[in-house]
Formats: sequence, C-alpha cells, structure tokens
Amino acid sequence: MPQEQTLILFKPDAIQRRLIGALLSRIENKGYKIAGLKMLQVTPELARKHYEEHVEKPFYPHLESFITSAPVVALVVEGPDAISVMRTMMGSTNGREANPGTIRGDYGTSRQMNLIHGSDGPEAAKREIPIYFQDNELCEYSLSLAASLMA
Ligand code: DGI
Repeated sequence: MPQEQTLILFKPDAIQRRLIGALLSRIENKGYKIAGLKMLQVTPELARKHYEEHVEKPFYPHLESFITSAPVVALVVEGPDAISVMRTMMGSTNGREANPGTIRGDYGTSRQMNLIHGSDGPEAAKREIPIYFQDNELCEYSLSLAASLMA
C-alpha cells in the first residue's frame, strides 16, 4: 500500500461558499493526514504553471479567470493510495456527472466551478506539490492510529 502525497486545492467557489471546513472534514474523516495547509491567491502566472496542459485550450481563459477570482486553500494530503482515493472522493470533473457521495456530486452542478482539485497521478503530484509548497512548509509527524487505519 503506497504512502502517497497529493496536492489538493479548495477552489475559489469552495471559499466563496464557505465550504472549507466541510471539505477539510471529509479528508480528515477519511483518515488522511494533512502534511501541508495554506491559503493563497493564485496569480495568472501560477495558474499557467499549474494548468500548463490546458493553457492552449479554448476554455483556458475562463479557467484562469475563475482560479484567480478569490483565494484558494492548498493542501498536501498524505496516506495510503492518497492520490487515487482523493480522486474517487472528488468525483468526476463535471458536478452534474459526479456521483452522489462524492464532493463534486454532493456540492456542485458546474464543470468549471467544481470546488476541488486533486493531482491525477504520481507524476502530477510530484510536479504540482512544489508549485504550491516549499519543502520546509510540509510537516512530518505520526498519527497515533496510522497503523490500524491502514490494516
Ligand atoms: O482533474 P480535473 O480537475 O477533474 O479535470 P482536468 O484536469 O481535465 O481540468 C482541469 C480543470 O479545468 C477542471 O477542474 C475544470 C476545467 N475544465 C476542464 N475541462 C473543461 C473545463 N472548463 C471548461 N470551461 N470547459 C471544459 O471543457
């Protein structure tokens, strides 16, 4: 069972809708560890770096204007299979297609304002975490029940 770290963002719509606590609770309730946590304003330059695979797409200007429209909360979430499990918890990109029980399925109806970002694989996580966090902003500590949560 790989111990993984993944980059999670609570997007501007989550902040505007005062859902930070609700979304954070889902991650903590699942049993994952928060290794890093901050609020920041995404700049256009940061948005282009994060979404480099989408910069040439027709929807990119809308995506950039949305992701820079209010602060985001950035987290590094850590635990067994954290990358894929967080993707499952987030649900499909489009909130109208996301299953009930997922974050996007329970809270939204939009494809763009879809509340949360999560790295879509190990390569993406490795690229995205340093975009938002310096090494010394990530905390190493043990959760007392970590072993039984993974059994
Ligand atoms: O990994 P995801 O966030 O689920 O999806 P992604 O990496 O394919 O796309 C990144 C974000 O870009 C996504 O969360 C919402 C937005 N997006 C993706 N496809 C479209 C889109 N926005 C618009 N307006 N139109 C699209 O086709």
